[in-house]
Amino acid sequence: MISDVHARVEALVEAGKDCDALICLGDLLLYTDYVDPGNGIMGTLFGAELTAEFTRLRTAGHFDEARALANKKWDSLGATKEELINQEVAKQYEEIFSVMPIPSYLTYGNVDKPEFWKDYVKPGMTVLDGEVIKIGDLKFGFVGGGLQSVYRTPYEISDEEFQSKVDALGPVDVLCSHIPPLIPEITYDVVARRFERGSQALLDYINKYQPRYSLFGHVHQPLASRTRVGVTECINVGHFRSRKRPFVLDL
Ligand SMILES: [Mn+2]
Repeated sequence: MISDVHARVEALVEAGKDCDALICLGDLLLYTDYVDPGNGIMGTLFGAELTAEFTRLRTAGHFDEARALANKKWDSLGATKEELINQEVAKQYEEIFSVMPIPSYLTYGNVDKPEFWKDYVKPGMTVLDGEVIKIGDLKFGFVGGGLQSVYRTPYEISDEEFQSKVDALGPVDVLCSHIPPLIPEITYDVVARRFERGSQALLDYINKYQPRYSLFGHVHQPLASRTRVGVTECINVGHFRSRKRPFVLDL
């Protein structure tokens, strides 16, 4: 089980070894690398220096200034922002899906572009979103994507749309989502020093159905990586880009 791959391609090859199936909870793309700003889509298109400045402004909450800085650069690049980004997105997905272990079960993160996936998903890779699948004797339910935020990441949906995907599941043994249920200690990022968006719909689902596990990613450096709601173990499977190892769910 992995999440938040953010283009950590080398480690992905290893992640699928010695397991029955790999489950991936999304965020395959790397837009901005906070550790090394020369990496990722922004680093490639903007260069390290400008990306670092852009990131600094956003981290400080100066979204309008960051956007203005970016727009100036986009105007100088000769193609539309969308064309340039989509070229880089395609390159990253090509590389990531070419080494994605098989069999794998995947859902989208907020840092994904779902419309691209059909071109890269290979036989043995199953994409699920608002859907349930049986793996072994257990039912796994998947809910992908993120909720709307000031960061305007690529795949953010409304609370209503998210709720309808959760409602479509019915009872499962293992609830798999990109974002966590809305519980303070698992949604707070101690490095970014902010709350990421968690889902009330997921929390309500857990209270109602009490699955054995609620597994998710999204919060890269959480205050707590696990908690419990009734009998449900809620676990952040870890930021694969930095951890480079999967979370092992031994059933
Ligand atoms: Mn992420």
